Amino acid sequence: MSSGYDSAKQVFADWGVDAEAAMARLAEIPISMHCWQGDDVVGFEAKTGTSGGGIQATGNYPGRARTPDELRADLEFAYANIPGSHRLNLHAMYMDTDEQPDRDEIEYRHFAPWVDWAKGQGIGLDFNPTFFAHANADDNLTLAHPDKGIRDFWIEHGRRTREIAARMGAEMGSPCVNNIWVPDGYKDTPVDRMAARRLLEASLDRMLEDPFDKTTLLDAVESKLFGIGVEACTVGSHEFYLGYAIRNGTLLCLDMGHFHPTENIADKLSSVALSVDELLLHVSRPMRWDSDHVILQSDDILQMGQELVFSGLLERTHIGLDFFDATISRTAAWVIGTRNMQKALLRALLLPEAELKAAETALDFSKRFILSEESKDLPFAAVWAEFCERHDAPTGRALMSALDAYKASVAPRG
Ligand code: RNT
Ligand code: ZN
Repeated sequence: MSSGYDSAKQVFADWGVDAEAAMARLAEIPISMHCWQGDDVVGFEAKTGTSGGGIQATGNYPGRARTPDELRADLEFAYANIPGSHRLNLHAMYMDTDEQPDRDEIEYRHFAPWVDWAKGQGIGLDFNPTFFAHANADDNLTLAHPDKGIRDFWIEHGRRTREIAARMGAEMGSPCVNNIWVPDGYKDTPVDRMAARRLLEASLDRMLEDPFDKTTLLDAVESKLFGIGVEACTVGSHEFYLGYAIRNGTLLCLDMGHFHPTENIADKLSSVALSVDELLLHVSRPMRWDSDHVILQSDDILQMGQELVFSGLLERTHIGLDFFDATISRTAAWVIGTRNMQKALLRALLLPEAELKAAETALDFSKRFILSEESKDLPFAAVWAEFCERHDAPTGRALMSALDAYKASVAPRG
């Protein structure tokens, strides 16, 4: 234990905050790290369509993982530099097989190597159907496509991902969140939004009709405001999925890049949590649009952490990340981004929550203001450093050296 931590612990105690309890709570919060930051959302299948869907990684920084083995090596490095036990969020396009099954042919065995690896690493698994980067998605319509054959293709894909995810959850002894995001939308103003939304609902209903035990599989649905190429209308809007999740008992996924740029996503949690049991977050950083920048210790992320803690929502929120930047070291993006999410949670856990809430209840907004601002100077960094040390993860210069050395080691991949 460092003397820096000793004195920080005392400072927090003087504010009525137990730093040990905060660290113990943080250690129990798994972050589901997304596999797609490691290879610029390319995946490991023989591609039949454009990347599409309005999502795009830009940049050509050397070191992109080209194979499952390379991606796993990069992930192992990343997890070793992130304190605590976490999860991997895998997309169906990341199958590990020589068979080249199409999306409507995938089976558990095509993903079994990931499960073996995750077991060995002590990492939980989450999953996603992939409704983009395929010839059947080139119209930016999948589950809401007017062609029944195309809808059926994607329904079959979705059904298979649920079976695979449930098996993963059973193997891992921890429910696998299977998150559904479809790119469906229109570049220009549609004239029959109702038809598209009815098709999407009917397709989802079929995809989700088989019941699974919640101890193995948790279905989630993710809305979006717009994307490149789907500027005018997204079929699966926030209102569409909020209603769908409430009616069908699925998780609702809130991606921080999928709302109007002036909306505060943290503000939505407490409202949504009154109507849906469990939430999934895609913590991301939109810059002017759904740009998926790596998350910083920005106000948005800090507010998200505080809202999760202060609203008591950690128990029923699954925290996933969703960013991808190909202009910087991909492993550094994972490590720094994931740690930033943890830092936001730790800061919230170290705030004088009871005192702040009491001030608000007493309508003492001056006190709430003073406490909020003064607490920004509390020695959070010393507690974070202690947390990292206890979990064998480096900080500061040592972290920078580790990230630098790894980035250099993968640069020859091109
Ligand atoms: C796209 C959604 C979706 C994807 C991933 C790859 O706008 O945010 O979550 O980023 O599924
Ligand atoms: Zn997302």
